[in-house]
Amino acid sequence: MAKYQQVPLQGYHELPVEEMIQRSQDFYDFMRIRRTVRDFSDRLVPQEVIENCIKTAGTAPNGANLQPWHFVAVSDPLVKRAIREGAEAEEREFYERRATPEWLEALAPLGTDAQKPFLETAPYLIVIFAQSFGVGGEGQKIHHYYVQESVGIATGMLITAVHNAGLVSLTHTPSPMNFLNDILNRPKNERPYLILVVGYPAEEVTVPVINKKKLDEIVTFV
Ligand code: IYR
Repeated sequence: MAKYQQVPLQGYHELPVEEMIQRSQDFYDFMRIRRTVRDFSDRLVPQEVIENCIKTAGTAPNGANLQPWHFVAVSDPLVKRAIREGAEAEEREFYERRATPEWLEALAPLGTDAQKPFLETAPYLIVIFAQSFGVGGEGQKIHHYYVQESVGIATGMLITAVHNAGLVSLTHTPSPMNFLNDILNRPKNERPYLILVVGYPAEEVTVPVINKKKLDEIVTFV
């Protein structure tokens, strides 16, 4: 394959060190207030905001720039209901049979159960699909590289973009999620990665008091 044409790096401006420090601190202060919520308002969100957040996710670094992802933004109440029904069926299996006692114990402090009303209440469910392989113009398979890493990075950027837009999200992973291919009519080369539930928080929403690990617990400088 021919090499990409090269252009000068556009839009990059080196920052004075003081400003770099300030901005990195400010961004941390902004990101640390992000919380996952489990109760959503049914207030509508402009589609343009969702589009901008997904465009942001689509800028993620990824394997060989093959961009092995597809996002389905669901706002149709009937489709949301079908997703809720599919997810709750899997979750009932999970909570009643599949989950190990150890897993249930780890979840107990969160108080989650098989009921997922937020899948109908929230204005948008962004279902993220990972393309295990691509399909070329003549139906031929295109190998994708670092699919999990690429989609994980894009998802992190999506969560950040949603937070930046003043909305809240919930990363939801009913397992297995194959039912999403049927409901959303997605091809076999795409595997559901997670559902990002997006909207405004419900009034008077509460979140658990949790701690994040301290810097010296998560980093080693050598
Ligand atoms: N998917 C289930 C269980 C669950 C698992 C983990 I790990 C969580 O952090 C939260 C929930 C559910 O959504 O209830």
